[in-house]
Amino acid sequence: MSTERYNIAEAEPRWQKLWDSQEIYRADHTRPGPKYYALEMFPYPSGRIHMGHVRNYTLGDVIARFKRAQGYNVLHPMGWDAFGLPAENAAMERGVNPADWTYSNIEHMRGEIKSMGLSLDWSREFATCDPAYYGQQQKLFVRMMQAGLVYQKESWVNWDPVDMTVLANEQVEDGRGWRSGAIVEKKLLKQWAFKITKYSQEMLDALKQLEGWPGKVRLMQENWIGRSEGAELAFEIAGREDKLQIFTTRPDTIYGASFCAMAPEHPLTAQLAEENPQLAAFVKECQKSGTSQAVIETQEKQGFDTGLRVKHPLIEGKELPLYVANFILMDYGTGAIFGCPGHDQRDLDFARKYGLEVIRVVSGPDGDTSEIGNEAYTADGPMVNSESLNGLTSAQAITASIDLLAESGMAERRISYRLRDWGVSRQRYWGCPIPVVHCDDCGTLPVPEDQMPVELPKDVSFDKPGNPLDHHPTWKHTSCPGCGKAAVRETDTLDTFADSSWYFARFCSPQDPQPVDVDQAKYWLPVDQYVGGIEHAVLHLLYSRFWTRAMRDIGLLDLAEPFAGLFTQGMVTHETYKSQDGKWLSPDEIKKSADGVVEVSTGAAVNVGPVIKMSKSKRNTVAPVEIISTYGADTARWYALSDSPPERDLEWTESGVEGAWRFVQRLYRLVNEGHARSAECADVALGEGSNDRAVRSAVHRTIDGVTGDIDSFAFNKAVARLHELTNQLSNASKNLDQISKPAWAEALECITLLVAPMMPHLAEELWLLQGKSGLVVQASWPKVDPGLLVDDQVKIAVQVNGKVRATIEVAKDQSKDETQAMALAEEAVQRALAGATPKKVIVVPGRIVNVVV
Ligand code: ANZ
Ligand code: ZN
Repeated sequence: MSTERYNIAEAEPRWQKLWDSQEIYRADHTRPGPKYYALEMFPYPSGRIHMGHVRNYTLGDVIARFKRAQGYNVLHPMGWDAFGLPAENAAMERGVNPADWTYSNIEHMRGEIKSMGLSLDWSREFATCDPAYYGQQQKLFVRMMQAGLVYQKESWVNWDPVDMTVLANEQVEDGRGWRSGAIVEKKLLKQWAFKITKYSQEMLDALKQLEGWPGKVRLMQENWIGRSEGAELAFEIAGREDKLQIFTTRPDTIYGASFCAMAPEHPLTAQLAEENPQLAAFVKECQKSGTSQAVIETQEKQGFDTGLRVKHPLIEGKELPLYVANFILMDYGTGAIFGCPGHDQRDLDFARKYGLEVIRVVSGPDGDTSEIGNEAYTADGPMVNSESLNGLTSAQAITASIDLLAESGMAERRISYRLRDWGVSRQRYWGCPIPVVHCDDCGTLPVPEDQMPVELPKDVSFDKPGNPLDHHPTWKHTSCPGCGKAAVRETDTLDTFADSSWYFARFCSPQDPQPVDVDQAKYWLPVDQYVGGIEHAVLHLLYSRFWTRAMRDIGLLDLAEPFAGLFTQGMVTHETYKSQDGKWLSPDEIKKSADGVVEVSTGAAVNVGPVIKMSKSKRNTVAPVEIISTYGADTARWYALSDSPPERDLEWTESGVEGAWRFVQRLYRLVNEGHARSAECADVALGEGSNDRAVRSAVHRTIDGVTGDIDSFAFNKAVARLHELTNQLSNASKNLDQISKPAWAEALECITLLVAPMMPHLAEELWLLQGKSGLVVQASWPKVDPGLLVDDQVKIAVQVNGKVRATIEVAKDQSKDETQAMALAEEAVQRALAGATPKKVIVVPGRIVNVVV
């Protein structure tokens, strides 16, 4: 019997080469079968792949291979999200050219990804920094501009003083730039923006139909869009002609109003600040912090009394002070509010700080009308202190108060969204140039399509801070597409989130001279299964939904939702290690032994820290390439799938990988030896071996289970089932003479097909060993025989003279004679008979055997 080992290092590259040379994974829309588009979020070419990539791409690959085996016509492409700051940082730190840096990283990472043996159509590969890609994106930009979906506006932006660029609100985390970590400032800039708010309601409504998305992502998007129903009120300002427009969702609390406040950027603020240097200074102070909501909500509330008084709309003679306050956002609602401290915590904090009135207008539980303390009452209750609104519930009072105010033309119902238009101008080099030209005479004009791509210059310097495109001696100087006179190019580039907002559409026809081939896009889109990180719940995934609608509206796509199915995987985690002097140690710098964990180099004890997300800074990373070269891609893939449900975190451990490796070898031995020993099998027809039924039903139950598991992303369960089947077949192989040849061949074939999506190289090797023709990747998914799933064995009791002596397991449809023979053959029955010949044997099929002596 051979005990040879599976030589992973030799086999895996061999199969990869063969798949490549036969272009097995090349997608083609003319092939038969329903289409299936599987996609993983494409990587940023940072230099090397990490375990998160391994997990992400393995999950997607299992789906792609599974669907292909089920007869789908599969598209599974890969590319590079290649623009962005790290390339510029590398240029600044090491003097390398951003393009060279990026393309050499791509080169390297492509090799790493290829070593995973993914079923990717590499013929469709592109990088978003290829002029051929971003040139098409420039066409889309101009067409969107012509459709009114792109515009330029002077606006307050989040300014990252370290990266010297504008950030979208989504890119500000806790008041800091998402990349640099610098405290974000406010700045007034002319910005290009996409009109994403045009689709606020449409995108909100469509979330309900996205049943293939995780509920939490849908909820995050819903909150991000943030629809609020309320009213716009027009308040008179004492001694002035103009009115103060206010947006409120709680007009019911109008009788509790004790002040009004407006944003530092409000036009009225600006007007007043012109004559009031103290106010101007206050406004300046406010502008030091970012425009994002997170910042505004967490910072201390500051106000400046303008001295103006606003007339209460319903209480004759009552006037409310008008403040400028740092917690009012200019681009939400109208940029001005009335404050009701009794029922809004922010307003209460503000009122306490500036000694303003606090009036309760909503009663608490059990009719509580006591004074408000330090906590605003934000729940419902019957109205009090509110004239004609008294006694109404909050909901009734909202309607009633709007009606009341509308009588005098002071109110209108209004819906507000938290979502703002997407500012996309970035003062950076390594991005897609915005294809417009500024002419003194003609204004701002789009670059004609036949002059695209507007390519980035290669010779750039990063010596000065700011935008290298702006510093470039010649690049921005051009002629006006309108009048031909000297003009300047726009030097801002697009936010890199634009690049990833439509790449999935480009994959459908990556070489097309237009952004998309309409028919190909129609055939392949939407992406049936998208797999990626939850961190993109509101950034990339919302922008892609917008961009798909924009492409629909300029006539390129015929759908609104780009991703029918979305799966967000958990993180890959690892233990952390620290040396005695507090330095982080990497997993290969430590050794685990019976005496605990020690440092390899010194033998000193190591402090083992918590299991957390793999990160360079904590040094708890494990390089995929090393795992693959030591244990093979299939081992890495199997382990990545096996340990936890894919939506949860996966703890990477050395022992876990070793376990996976042992399984690879074990399965190889089972099939290799099992096939070699086929001659030992019973020479009977399928189903005739005495153990056939049991073996076949184990196999078919596994087919059934694994199919359902993959369909529902329960890969870890599929893995567990395949472990189980391997055990069952190992046991069965001890008595091959009880299994018919065809049943045994079926078992070995099926287990090979079932592991193929997860361990494609091993599966090919096993397929070859069994002498099968073609490649396993081209074979069909095994079909379940439903007859083998039903439990048709029954246990029945055998009585001798009315006393139960034994139980036997028989087939439900087993003949009476056979059952009688089995019953009498039981040892316990023989003992009870003690040599006597039964007078009578009564067999009640499926129930009982009664032996009478
Ligand atoms: C009076 C009031 C009384 C309010 C009360 C709340 C509670 P949502 O629901 O999140 O949409 N607001 C309006 N515009 C604002 C702006 N530009 N900056 C900061 N705050 C603004 O929030 C709507 C509420 O937030 C509005 O309703 C308004 O305060 C405030 F007991 O009006 B409310
Ligand atoms: Zn001109």
